[in-house]
Amino acid sequence: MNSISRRKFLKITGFSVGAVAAASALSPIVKGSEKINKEKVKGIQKIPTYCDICFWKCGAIAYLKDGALWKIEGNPNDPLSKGRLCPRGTGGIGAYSDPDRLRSPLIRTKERGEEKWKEVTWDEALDYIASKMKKIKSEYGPESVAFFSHGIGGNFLKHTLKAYGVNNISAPSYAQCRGPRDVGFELTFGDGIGSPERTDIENAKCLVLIGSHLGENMHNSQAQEFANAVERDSTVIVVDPRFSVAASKAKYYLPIKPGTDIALLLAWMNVIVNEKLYDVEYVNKFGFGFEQFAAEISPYTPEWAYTETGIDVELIRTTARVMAINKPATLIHPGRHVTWYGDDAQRSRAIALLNALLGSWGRKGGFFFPSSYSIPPYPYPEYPKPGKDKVDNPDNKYPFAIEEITTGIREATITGKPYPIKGWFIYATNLIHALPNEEETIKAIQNLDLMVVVDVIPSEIAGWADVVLPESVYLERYDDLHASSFKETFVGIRQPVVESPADQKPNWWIAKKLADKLGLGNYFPWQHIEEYLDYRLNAAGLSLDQLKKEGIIRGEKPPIYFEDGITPEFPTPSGKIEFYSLQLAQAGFDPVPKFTRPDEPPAGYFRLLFGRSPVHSFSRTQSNRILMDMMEENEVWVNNDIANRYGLANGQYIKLKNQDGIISNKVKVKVTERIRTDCVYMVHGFGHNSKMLKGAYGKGASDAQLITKYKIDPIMGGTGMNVNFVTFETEV
Ligand SMILES: Nc1nc2c(c(=O)[nH]1)N[C@H]1C(S)=C(S)[C@@H](COP(=O)(O)OP(=O)(O)OC[C@H]3O[C@@H](n4cnc5c(=O)[nH]c(N)nc54)[C@H](O)[C@@H]3O)O[C@H]1N2
Ligand SMILES: Nc1nc2c(c(=O)[nH]1)N[C@H]1C(S)=C(S)[C@@H](COP(=O)(O)OP(=O)(O)OC[C@H]3O[C@@H](n4cnc5c(=O)[nH]c(N)nc54)[C@H](O)[C@@H]3O)O[C@H]1N2
Ligand code: SF4
Ligand SMILES: [Mo]
Repeated sequence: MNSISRRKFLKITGFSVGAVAAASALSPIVKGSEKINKEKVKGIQKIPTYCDICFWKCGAIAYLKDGALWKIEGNPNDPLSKGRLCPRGTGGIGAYSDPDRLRSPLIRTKERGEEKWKEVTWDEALDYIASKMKKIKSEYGPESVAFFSHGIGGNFLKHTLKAYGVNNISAPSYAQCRGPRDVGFELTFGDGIGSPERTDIENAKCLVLIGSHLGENMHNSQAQEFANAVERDSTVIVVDPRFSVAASKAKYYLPIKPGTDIALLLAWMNVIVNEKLYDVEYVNKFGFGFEQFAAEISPYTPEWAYTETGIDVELIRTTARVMAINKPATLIHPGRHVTWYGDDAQRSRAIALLNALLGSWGRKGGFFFPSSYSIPPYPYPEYPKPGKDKVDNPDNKYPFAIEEITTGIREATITGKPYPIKGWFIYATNLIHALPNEEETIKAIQNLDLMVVVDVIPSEIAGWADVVLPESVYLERYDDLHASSFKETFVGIRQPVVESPADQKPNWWIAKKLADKLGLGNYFPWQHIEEYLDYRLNAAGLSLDQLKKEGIIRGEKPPIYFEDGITPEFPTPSGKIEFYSLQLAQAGFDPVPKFTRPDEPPAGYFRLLFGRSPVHSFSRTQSNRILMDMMEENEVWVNNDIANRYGLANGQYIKLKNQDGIISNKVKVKVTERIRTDCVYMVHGFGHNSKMLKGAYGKGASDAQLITKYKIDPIMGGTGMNVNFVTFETEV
């Protein structure tokens, strides 16, 4: 990457170039790194792999200097990273050198949650797990073990558990993240958004961000495309109660009252329909139920929306017209973390409908049609048929759920209904920070006969486990092949760059060994993962050797827009874009989204909002010393006027107390005009209280701890979490 584009890219992140350059210039790291490359190759070695500091899976190249891990950069041949990692990816080598890493398998010796352990061998740990699992199977059936996992690293364990008979498998990335969006779009277009998102930010002439805080949310390809769009003078419209980094790049900033986005969306659509600014040809050709839709939205004028949202009437009209002028290259970004207020599938549907009016689905600068490299699966024996239905959504309570609901499994674990859940197997997901209402999570855990956590550091969830299995970090292991759906087809490999420093093992090894112990060895006909990878690559006409050398092999660039030859197909019941949804009406929901007013904070309380830092991922990177160096603790953003009223000074430590009396760790105040007076904001993932996380312990406050209340989306089971209120405690 040349230095200009690097600077431009980093500017978008809101972090200075200096801070990141310092990390990438890090020379040979960590004590003990001499051990790793036994041959100690002199000079520079480059080993391609893909990043795992988040699940975006950017193609990367790791560098060794005289056999020791030196730095990691983007792989220029990767369509996702285009040769540049985000600041977190660049700091990824800190995951390898983290002094707080788990080093050997642990078995609990005291009460759950006390974090008292004995170190055991892998055989002891896996024998213990296998015997408990066999017992659960004979007493309750294999369906009584649930698997929680996040990211590609869970694939092999999922295989072992499915072979054992597990059917309750879930990740917080659905019901605590993108679920409502995928459901809202599927109800409208018959198809979801996917990951990486099918958003053509790069070519959008007008980009509308509703909450999506690109630039702080650093999903690499999106952040790069956003930087390019800004550079090209694409018109950016940002709707956020907080003046985000994205807002600072916007032509129009709408400081909306939290929880009122549906009102704004209805008013925008009202203007576009009333003034006949929509893509008439597109809507006539592909739309279903447009007349009923138009009638439903007719009362929702900008004047009406102003009273709900606080957004100026003329600003609503002007931005609606700007969107229409740029159609169909107007992208109203669908967001990703959209579990906000419990009406999220309807808000996402409103976003889908606004896009539909502007004709952006399937068009350049809107939503493209992605494709992926076709790699045949490994021919494993068939899994046993589950004897019971899944527990997460009994009687189809949430009729439009399209993935399993974590909090539904938690509920079943607490109540024992529809049947008891007795084992939790957890891979790479920190449920204490990721699920709302920690108390319920702990209550569920207390009902278990077995809880296993596979992690790389002693996270909070690991602290509650019976058995903790230490995984090798991504730089030390192979993983499954990466072939995401995107603008072009490609396949990427993760391969070991360095050896694990202690007794950590890769997930594939753990999965295979556990299968052996469970008497399921026949599900792993291969001895080493290389055989598995080689088999699949050969079946796709590729070679492992070539992929190991290049890191990424690119395939075709098929057409991705209607105008290039994609046939417009909408796999909804009507076969069209459903402006009016009979499916929703039949299930007792509004066929066209309606606005419900959010609850007001009690006097003296403020709505708690949260988001991302460009240099951290969720709750997983706070102990990475390189990233910690860039941001060690979070702050709570408080509006100037409110700070004055409560006598809060910038930089002062306070605690937050929520509506249920839960009090946070101490956290620094950031006094700012960049947030409304009715809410406060913090970065998610801080406030660790696992004592073994020595570096991150007690630094900053945890949003998750304060999220005791949540509102379930009746359409799809997502948990709206922006419904908690906090006040300030100045005694710390
Ligand atoms: N650096 C970094 N990047 C990440 C991640 C990470 O951990 N670190 N995580 C990734 C993942 S999994 C996800 S899902 C995404 C999440 O990133 P996004 O999808 O962008 O998440 P949001 O919750 O939309 O973003 C929070 C923003 O919404 C605003 N907001 C809060 N309430 C409202 C409201 O009522 N209305 C409006 N209009 N705005 C509101 C907040 O002020 C904040 O700016 O980020 C991804 N990218
Ligand atoms: N309060 C609150 N809750 C949220 C969110 C929020 O912003 N606020 N965001 C929501 C969103 S958008 C999402 S996607 C989810 C994400 O929530 P999670 O799925 O829990 O994601 P992480 O916090 O990244 O948790 C990852 C866990 O994996 C571990 N880990 C890291 N690398 C490895 C590895 O190589 N191997 C193994 N075995 N483990 C590893 C980490 O140490 C950590 O314990 O949370 C959701 N929940
Ligand atoms: S977006 Fe950043 S952290 Fe995530 S995979 Fe890419 S480089 Fe790594
Ligand atoms: Mo997410």
